[in-house]
Amino acid sequence: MLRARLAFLLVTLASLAVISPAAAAPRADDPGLAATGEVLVGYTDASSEGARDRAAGRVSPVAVEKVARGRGRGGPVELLELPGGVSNSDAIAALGSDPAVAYAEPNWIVRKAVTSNDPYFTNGSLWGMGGGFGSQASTAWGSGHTGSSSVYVGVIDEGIQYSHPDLDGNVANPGETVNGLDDDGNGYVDDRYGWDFANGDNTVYDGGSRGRLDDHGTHVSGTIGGEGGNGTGVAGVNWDVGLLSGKFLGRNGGTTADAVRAVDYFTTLKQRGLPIVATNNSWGGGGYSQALYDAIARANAADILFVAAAGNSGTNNDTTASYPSNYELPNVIAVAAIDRNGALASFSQYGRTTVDLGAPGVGVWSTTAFSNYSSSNGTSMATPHVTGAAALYKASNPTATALQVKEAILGAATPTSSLTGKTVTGGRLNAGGF
Ligand SMILES: [Ca+2]
Ligand SMILES: [Ca+2]
Ligand SMILES: [Ca+2]
Ligand SMILES: [Ca+2]
Repeated sequence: MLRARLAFLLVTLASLAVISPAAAAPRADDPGLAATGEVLVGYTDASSEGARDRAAGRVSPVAVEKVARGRGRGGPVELLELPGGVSNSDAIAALGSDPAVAYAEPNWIVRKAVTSNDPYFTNGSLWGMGGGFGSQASTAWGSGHTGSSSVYVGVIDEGIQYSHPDLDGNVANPGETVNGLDDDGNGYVDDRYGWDFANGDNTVYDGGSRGRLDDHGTHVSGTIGGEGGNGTGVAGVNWDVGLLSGKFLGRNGGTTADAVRAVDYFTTLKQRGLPIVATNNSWGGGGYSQALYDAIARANAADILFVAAAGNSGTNNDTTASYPSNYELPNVIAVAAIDRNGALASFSQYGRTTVDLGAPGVGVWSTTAFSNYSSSNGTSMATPHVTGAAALYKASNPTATALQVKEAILGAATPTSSLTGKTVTGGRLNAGGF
C-alpha cells in the first residue's frame, strides 16, 4: 500500500512539472490554490510518535492539528501551520525527505459544489449554459467560478421580478433600504431594486394582472444571474451577482430620454462606489441619438461595459446601422444570436465590422414574471449570456478594467463557421475559462 501511495505521489509531481514548467511560483505557493503557510503531512503506518514529532520539527511548526488518526487505512495525518517566511513548497521538500513521512502536500483550497442541480439545466433545456454551442459557463462552474455578489450589473430593460424565487437573492442595491429616504444619496428615494424610468417610481416590478409586462426584463436577468445550485428552476451564467433594474420599457416600449436616464443612473451609482461591470441592453430601434451616444460615453468613462443586442431583423448592421449596438464606443459589445446547432439565427442581425460575437439566442429558458419560467428567442436572449460572462470574468479577475473584460470575452470567442465574415471575431461566446 505504501508503495502504491508513493507511486501516486510521483505521478502527481511528474504531471505538475509538465503542466507548469515555467510557473513563477509553484502551485503549492499560489494563494489562490493552496492555503498559505499550511501543509498536510501523512506519516507512514509504522512511524512512532517520536519519529513523527522529529519529522514535523524539520519545519518548526507554530501549530499542529490532527486530521486523521491513522487507524485502518493509511497512517496518521497532521496539518502543520508554518512559521512566517517558510513557503509551502520548501516545507513540503523538507518534510518529504524524512523517513517517517509518507507524503507532504499543500492544503488545497476547494470550492463549493459546482455542478448545477437546477432542473432546467439537468434536463438539458438550458443548453446556453453548457458545452457544444452553449456558452461553456458550466465549465467555469466546474472550476469553482460561479460569480460574486460583489460584482454588479445594470439591467436596462423592462422591470425585474426581484421576488422571483430564482432571483430574490441576487437583486438589490446594497446602499438603499425601503424607508422613504434616499439612503445612498443618488437622487432616487428607495431605489432598493433599481428605478422605473418609464413611470418615474421605485416599483421596478409592475407585472400586474394582465399582459406579459416585465417578462422580458426578468428573462434577461435570469440568464445573467439566476440563482444556481439551489435545486430550483434555472441557473444563470452567474449563480451569485448583484442585479439592479434600470426600467425604461413599458407596455408600449420606451423612449430615448428614459434610456439616457437609465444609462446615467448606473454611471452615477458606479461613480458613487457601486462596482458595476456592465449594463445589459437587449433593446433597439430608432435612429442615431447624440444624447444616447453621450450617455454611453459617460458609462465608458466610468468603466462600465455596454452590452447590446444586434437586433432581430436579419439584416446587416454594417450597411444599415442598428442602435444602440452600432454606437462606435470602446465599451460597446454587440451580440448576435446562434441556435443550439451553432447556426446564426434566421432573425439575427450581423455585421463583420459592427457585431462582435454570437451567443445562445434560440430556445433560451429563463425566469419570467409571476415566478414562472419560459423559453424565448432573440438577440435579447443572446446578449445577457455575454453580459453574464462579463460579470463572471470580473468575479474571477477583480482588478480587470471594463476594456480588459471586453478583450477577454472577444479573445476567448470560439471560431464558428456561421459567424465567419458576419462578426468581428468570427466566433461565439466561450466563458469556459472565466
Ligand atoms: Ca437612492
Ligand atoms: Ca431608502
Ligand atoms: Ca413602476
Ligand atoms: Ca436555480
